[in-house]
Amino acid sequence: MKDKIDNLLSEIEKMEIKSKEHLEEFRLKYLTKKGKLTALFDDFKVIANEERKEVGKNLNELKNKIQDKFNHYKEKLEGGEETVSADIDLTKPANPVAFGSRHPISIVRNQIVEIFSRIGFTVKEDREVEDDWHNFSALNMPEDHPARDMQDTFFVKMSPSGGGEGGGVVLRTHTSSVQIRVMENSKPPIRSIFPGRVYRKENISARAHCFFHQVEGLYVDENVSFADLKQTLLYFAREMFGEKTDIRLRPSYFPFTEPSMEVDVTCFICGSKGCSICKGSGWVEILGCGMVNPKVLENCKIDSKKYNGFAFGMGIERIAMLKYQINDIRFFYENDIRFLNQFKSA
Ligand code: 2NM
Repeated sequence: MKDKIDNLLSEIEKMEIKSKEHLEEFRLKYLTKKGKLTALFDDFKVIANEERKEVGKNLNELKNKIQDKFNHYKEKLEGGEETVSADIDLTKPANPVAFGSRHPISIVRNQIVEIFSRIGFTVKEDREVEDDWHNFSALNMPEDHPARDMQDTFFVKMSPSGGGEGGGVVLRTHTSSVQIRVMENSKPPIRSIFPGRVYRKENISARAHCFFHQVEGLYVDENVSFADLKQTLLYFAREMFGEKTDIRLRPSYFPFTEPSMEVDVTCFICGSKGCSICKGSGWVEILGCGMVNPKVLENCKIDSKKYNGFAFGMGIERIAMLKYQINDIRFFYENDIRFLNQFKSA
């Protein structure tokens, strides 16, 4: 009996009444002497005594619901509405929208771009599949130059007519190739940064991946000094890691800059007291830089007697790993929602 009442109740609730014809159908089906409700009341007459109270209550509730629904639609339809549109409860809260989050690589890239754009650097992007000239030769890395071994390269197999592997088409190993294109195609002053994905033939581990992201920077003009480079990087370091940050430059080697340096910042995790991030030294390496090698300028048809410049490059993953204390580069590429959700408000 209880089931029958429940079934009829849900049938009533589902029943759509959109017109006077529907309403009459509803009345005939549920409210007449031969209707389903009357049938239930007939069943009720023969019910066991101990159930009468409970079932009687349910039955009366059902009867009221049917009558209410009928009255509600009767009023609407007789009030001049020819048809009734679906009942929409405008006071109900909307379905919640699940917002995504920015990827940590994008967060850090945007932050770097923002810091440099405040001092006049524009953003330049270009292709990821490059020719040998823009990725290597123009950067003072001729074919037999040992520096080409410094980064193992992915070569792109071309169609038979375009030459096979080694035909000089590569996945760019740095965004410096974009800098070459910009220097070839514009006149100094040039002041730009170059964010983008780069590829290296590395075995994948916690510290290395076969692709990652870089931001490089370039400033070419008359009388660009080493002091300009140092001050630009100090400004960047303080904006990125806090105003108490200091930098130090260590001599290094890149074929495209002379002199070349690697840049450390004071450890922003431990305040240079010594921790696992800085391995007790108080310093962490964040980028490479140098004064653009005059040969590179000449390769791009820029007069190296009139103009000079500085350049720098950093890995976005490295900066993000330091900033968020992420100990495995692979987290960036797995898209594990538990990882990504941690950057919700960032
Ligand atoms: C680095 C470090 C030092 C660099 C130099 C140039 C160019 F095109 F001007 F020669 N592009 N990028 C450069 C210099 C990049 O990345 C670690």
